[in-house]
Formats: sequence, C-alpha cells, structure tokens
Amino acid sequence: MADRKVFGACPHDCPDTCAMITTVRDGRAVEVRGNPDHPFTRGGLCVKVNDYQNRVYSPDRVLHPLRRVGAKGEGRFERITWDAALDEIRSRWTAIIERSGPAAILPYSYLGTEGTLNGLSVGDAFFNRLGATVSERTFCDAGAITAFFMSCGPTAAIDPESFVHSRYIILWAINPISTNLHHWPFIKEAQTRGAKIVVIDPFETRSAKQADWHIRIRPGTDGALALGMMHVIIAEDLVDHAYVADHTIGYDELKERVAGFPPERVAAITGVSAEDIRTLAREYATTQPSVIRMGVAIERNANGGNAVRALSCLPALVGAWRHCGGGIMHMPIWAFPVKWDAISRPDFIPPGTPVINQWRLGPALTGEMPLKTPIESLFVFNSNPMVVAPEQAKIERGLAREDLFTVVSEHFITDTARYADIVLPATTQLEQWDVMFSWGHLYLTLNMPAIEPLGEAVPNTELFRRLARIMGFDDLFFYRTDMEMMQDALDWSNPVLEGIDLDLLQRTGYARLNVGTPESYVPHREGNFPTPSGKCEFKSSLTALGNMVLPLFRQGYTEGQPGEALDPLPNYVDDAAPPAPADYPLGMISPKSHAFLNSSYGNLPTQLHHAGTQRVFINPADAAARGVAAGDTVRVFNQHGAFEAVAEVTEAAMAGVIAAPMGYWPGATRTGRTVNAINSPAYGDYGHNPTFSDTRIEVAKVAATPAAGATVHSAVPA
Ligand SMILES: Nc1nc2c(c(=O)[nH]1)N[C@H]1C(S)=C(S)[C@@H](COP(=O)(O)OP(=O)(O)OC[C@H]3O[C@@H](n4cnc5c(=O)[nH]c(N)nc54)[C@H](O)[C@@H]3O)O[C@H]1N2
Ligand SMILES: Nc1nc2c(c(=O)[nH]1)N[C@H]1C(S)=C(S)[C@@H](COP(=O)(O)OP(=O)(O)OC[C@H]3O[C@@H](n4cnc5c(=O)[nH]c(N)nc54)[C@H](O)[C@@H]3O)O[C@H]1N2
Ligand code: SF4
Ligand SMILES: [Mo]
Repeated sequence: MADRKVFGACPHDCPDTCAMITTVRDGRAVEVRGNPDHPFTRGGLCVKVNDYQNRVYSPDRVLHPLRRVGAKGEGRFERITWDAALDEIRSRWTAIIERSGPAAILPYSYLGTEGTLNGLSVGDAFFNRLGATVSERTFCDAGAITAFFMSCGPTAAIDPESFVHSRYIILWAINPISTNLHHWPFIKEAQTRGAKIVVIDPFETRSAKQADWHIRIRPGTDGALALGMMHVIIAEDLVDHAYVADHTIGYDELKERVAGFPPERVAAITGVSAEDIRTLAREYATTQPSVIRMGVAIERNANGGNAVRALSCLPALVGAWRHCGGGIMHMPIWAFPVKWDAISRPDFIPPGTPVINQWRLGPALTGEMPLKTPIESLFVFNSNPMVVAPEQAKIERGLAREDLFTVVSEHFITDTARYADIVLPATTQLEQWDVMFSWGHLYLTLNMPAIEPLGEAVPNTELFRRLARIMGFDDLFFYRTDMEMMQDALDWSNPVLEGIDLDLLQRTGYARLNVGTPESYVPHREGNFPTPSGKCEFKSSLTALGNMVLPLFRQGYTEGQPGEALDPLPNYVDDAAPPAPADYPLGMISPKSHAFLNSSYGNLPTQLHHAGTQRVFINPADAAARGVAAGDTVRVFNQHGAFEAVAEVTEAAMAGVIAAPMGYWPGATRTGRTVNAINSPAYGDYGHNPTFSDTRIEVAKVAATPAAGATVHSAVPA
C-alpha cells in the first residue's frame, strides 16, 4: 500500500505550534516531519519532536488502564479493564462526595497537550459540573498576561513574521533557539539585513551567543532596567511626543515615576553599567522599527508583573508601534477567537466552590494548608506536578498518603503517575483530533489522527465523556463528538476566520488568520489598544487586575478576587523579594532544557542522550570558591531541600547565579530530587506569577558519589 501523509500539529506548550506531516505505512507512523509549506514552521521540527514516532511507539507507553498493586509510589501496577477502572473511580468518588462533598476532589491539569480539544480546558466543564475544587493555573504567564492587559489590553500586538523588518531587536528573558526555534530565522534574517540583536539574560544562552550584544542582568531586576531606559529616553528627549499625545494616557505620571530611576541607581540594582543602560536606551529609541520579544521568564520573580508593565510601556514611548516590525511581542494568542467559556463552562461552578492554586499542591495535600474541605482525591492529566511544581518533597509526601485516591491519565509512568491508584492510558497527537491556536504565530492548525489509538488509549475528550457517563451527567454537552466540539470551540463567524472551516483545514492543514499580511498587520499604528481608554495605558485604569487571577487561569472561574487596588504605574520594588539569606548566597534560575518540553521527553532516549544527566551551570569563580571542578557531582540546596547535579563550570553562567535547566525526572536521579525540590514557592506581584528566578541557594561538592542516574520507571505492569 502507498504511504499516506496526514496533516497534524505539534501538541506541545510551545509558541511555534508546528504544522506536521506524518507518513503512515501499513497503519504505522514511520516519520513525523514539519510541513515545508507552512510559512512559520518551514519544514523543520525540533530535537524534542523530530522523532515523535518514538514517543508514540515507546515500549514504556501506558496502553491499558492500570491499578496499583504495590505500595504508593513503588510503581507496581496490574492491567485492568476500562470498565473496572471507571467502576472504581465511580465508587470511590461517590463515597467521597457523600461523605465530604465534591470539593474533596481536586483536578490537576496543565498543558501536556495544548489543543482546544484536548488541552488546557478539556476537563473544566466536567469538574465544574461535579463541583470539584477549582484548580487555579498560574504556572506560566498568568502574571505577565495580567500586566500586559493593563498596559495594552488583549491584543495580538505584532506578527512575529514582521520581525524581518525590525532594525533593533531586544530578546528579553527569552532563548528562542531553544524555546521558540522557528522564530529564529526571522530574527536572523533581520540581522542579515542590518538589524542589531540584543539579548538580556543572566545566562549566555545559545541565542545570546549569536546576538550582537549580550547584556547580563541580575535575575528579577528587568523592571528596573526598563524604568531606567525610560528615564534616559525622557531625559534626553527621545520620546515620540505625537504618538504619546495621541495614543497613550498617563505620560506625566510615568515621567515622574521614572525620574526616580536614574541609570546609576538602576546599575546598582541590575548589575548593568550606567553607560550600557544609556546606550541601550538611545539605540532602542532611535533605531526604528525597534521591537522587544519578551520571554515568559520575565515574569518569574517578585517584581515580574511590574517588569511586564514597564516593558510594555516602552514601544509607545518611542512610537515603535507606528512601524511594521515595531512594538512588543508577548503572545499573539489573542488573535484566535477561542470560546474559552463555552469550553470551560464557568456557569457550572456551584457558588462558593473553593479554589487551590496548583503551586500549592504540596501544602494542600499534606494538610499544611488549612482547607475547609480537605482533598481526598486527586485527578491529574496533561501535567506532571512532581516535576513542574515547587515543593517537590511535600508533593511527594502528599501523593504518598494512603487515604488519597489518585487517578492519573498519562502516556508514561511519570514520577506523578508512579503514585497513582489508577493510571489511564492517553492517546498521543498522532492518535487524536485537535484544532490548535498558537501563542507564537497567526496560523490556525488542524491535527488529524494519523493512526488508530494504540492499545486502549483514549483522547482526553473521550476520557471526559466516559467520566460524565459514570457520574450520571445527563446534559448532552458532555457527549458531543470531537467534530462537534471543534465546531463549538472557536467562533467560526469571527471575521478573522472568514473563509476558514474544518473542511478547508482538512485539505490544507493550516490557515493564516485574516489579519492581513505580515507587512500590513500593524494594529497599533494609530493606537487602537483594547484597553478601557483605547490607548496604551502608562497609568492603568485596571489596577484591580494586578492582584487577581484572570478567569482563563481559573477554569473559567468568574468571581475573581476582591482586587485590592495596585499601583497604577509600573514600578520596581526593592524589597519585593525576601532578602538573600547569608547561608544561601547564590541565585538560581531554572531555564527550559533544550531537549525537553517542560517534563515531557525527560524519559526518552534521544532527548536524554542530548540532555545528559541532571546538570547545573556554574561560573568558574563560584566553582573555585567551593572547590568544585567541572564534572563533579554537587549538591544544590536551600531551606526547601536539595538536589544533586553534575557541575558544568562555565563563563556562560553569570557570577553569583547558577542555571539549573528544568525537566529531569526525579525518579531517574540518585536522590529522587530535581530543581523544583528547592525552587521558591512564593507568588510574585501580579496574578499569582511564580518566582523561580528569585531562588537563593548554596552549592557544595558531593564527596565520591557515583554519577546521578538510577532507576527509570517503566509502564510495564508487574
Ligand atoms: N526546548 C524547550 N522549549 C520550550 C519549553 C521547554 O521546556 N523546552 N517550554 C515551553 C514553555 S511552557 C514556555 S513557558 C516557554 C518559555 O520560554 P522562555 O521564556 O524562552 O524560557 P526559559 O528558558 O524559561 O527562559 C528564557 C531565558 O530567561 C532567562 N532568565 C531567567 N530569569 C530571568 C530574569 O529574571 N531576567 C532575564 N532577563 N532573564 C531571565 C533564562 O536564563 C533563559 O535563558 O518555552 C516553551 N518552549
Ligand atoms: N522550576 C521551574 N518549574 C517550572 C517552570 C520553570 O521555568 N521552572 N516552568 C513552568 C511552566 S512555564 C510550565 S508551562 C509548566 C509546565 O507544566 P506541565 O504542562 O505540567 O508540563 P509538561 O511536562 O509539558 O506536561 C505534563 C504531562 O502531560 C502529559 N500529556 C501530554 N499529552 C497528554 C494528553 O493528551 N493527555 C494526557 N492525559 N496527558 C498528556 C505528558 O506525558 C506529561 O507527562 O511548568 C512550570 N514549572
Ligand atoms: S515543540 Fe515547539 S518547536 Fe518543537 S515541534 Fe513542537 S511546536 Fe515545533
Ligand atoms: Mo510555560
């Protein structure tokens, strides 16, 4: 039989949302490649997904429902039928609901897959209707989005393809070669045409190595740098006064605020010299079109929301929005008319339902967090909290509770699934339908199933149909087919989707939203910001937003928080992060691993080979002061715990700041701990943003230890 080519879309939480083509031979996927026609993907995937078929056919895949037979966490399971698994869930949940109410059940999901069908919100309607505790999801960008909305509103802002026209590009807290690979050729093209590329990052990343200027900054101080730039721009009158007058509000107040951030003060905060601050400000203001690409990492500190507020004021101040290739790129997701509320159904949530933030899983499960309704059952899908959430040791203690009924839907026996009572098999992207928005470009992409589901795996959509059936839900909403759900998930009558439908997507695989070409899409040339004033708000009229969590991150929870009024102007607060304790003099950042996608691929041979054993990057001066040599095993520790890693001694790491890439699986290390054993669990300033980059630590050489790396847990039933 001839090979079949099937259009797909990479499922991952990655801005690129690559258009894929799977080659199927005799019912088996033999190759997964990027779609060469796609203007953004251009035929390539990445080291994570290039051999996606090896994920799909991995011998470790969970292909049947499993029930725990060993002790909690031991990872011994027996195969059971779907009926038996569903029966057990029904009876355990029914008893819990009768005894303690449905809020004793906690769902836990994030973006293991990102599609509108199987991604962020797929279980929300079910759990909302059940009355389960609402799981607040502020892992990633919730604070940044809140802050960005306060300045600019929910705008797609700029087409990443238009970067080829930029003349000055600041990559601020982002490492695109690892985390946004397909944007890189557009940036390089601009560089070839004469643009200057500036990277602002404590670490010399792959992207920083290729930049024209790498500015090292102390983690968590970016807001101060942006305020310092604005100080210089205003003091030296490099302001686009006409743009400011016509399309912004609060200039006078901003001017007063930034007067307090002269370069010398900012230099002391950030570690960037006053001269460099002046040069950066001048070049940025006068080299138009200038553009800032913010990474998610910008928000991961106590001043993170404020930093986004400050950065998002810069382009209006210098009039960069006037030009194609000018402005600030955050995430163009807001161009996609996804009907989040129609998916999540916040209207199903019983009034007074409690909310637990996903960061707080450890304290919530161990009883440390006072809860009116303690958690008796945890349902995890699309996430791996043992690796991605802080307070790893507490999470593990919580998961080990004999009285906690844990269900995990997964591809693999992750460190989280290892603790499950029931494991349910999930399909991969090659086995399911989905329709994908993007947070890194302006194309809608369809994912068609290339192969039949392996074993008894089901898509998340089918999982929740089955759960609705056993819990006796009669609303037809819960029994829609995947096709019907795709129809309902987007507002197909929105002008940006005119002429685009599922039939077309089945023929083409993807379609560009009707927003014009990368050259004509300059949405803020004339202002037109979707804010209350219609202008870029240096002084925000939405100050209550800052400390509330936007509905999207609360499973469509609409009540929000009371919203204490915050500072309407961007700021940098010196003592926002706790002072560095003398015992933990080093900073630690936990950037994304080049070869893992968060925790995904942390168990697969190609990517593990690439990533090696768990490692940390440490500056030679810091290493020498501790008697650490390259290749030594070190213990990285603080008041929260410790993990071990191999030391890479390198000038790429900033003096005083180690970098510990995330995603390694605890169960495959000697001590069972990874970076989230010691990461800061505190919230930052806006929308419950995380504060990973504020983590303070110490490093010590571990005497004569074998290299890290021990058991890898397998899904093969006992
Ligand atoms: N390969 C790979 N790609 C990914 C992912 C992955 O796990 N692996 N994850 C995806 C997801 S979910 C996300 S959110 C994105 C994230 O995409 P990015 O934001 O690009 O990812 P990070 O590596 O977390 O952070 C980027 C850079 O910020 C630096 N940094 C850390 N703290 C600070 C700081 O306070 N200030 C400044 N200026 N820089 C700082 C780090 O050194 C790092 O080089 O990537 C997506 N793409
Ligand atoms: N220290 C530190 N911690 C961090 C970060 C950091 O920078 N530093 N970054 C944070 C950020 S930005 C993010 S986005 C989060 C990411 O957190 P997560 O979204 O939880 O991370 P992933 O590892 O991508 O995915 C989790 C799991 O989903 C499973 N999965 C994939 N597809 C499916 C499916 O279709 N069905 C089911 N049932 N399961 C599926 C995968 O096998 C994987 O084990 O981590 C956060 N944690
Ligand atoms: S992880 Fe990102 S870069 Fe890699 S294939 Fe998926 S969308 Fe593309
Ligand atoms: Mo993320």
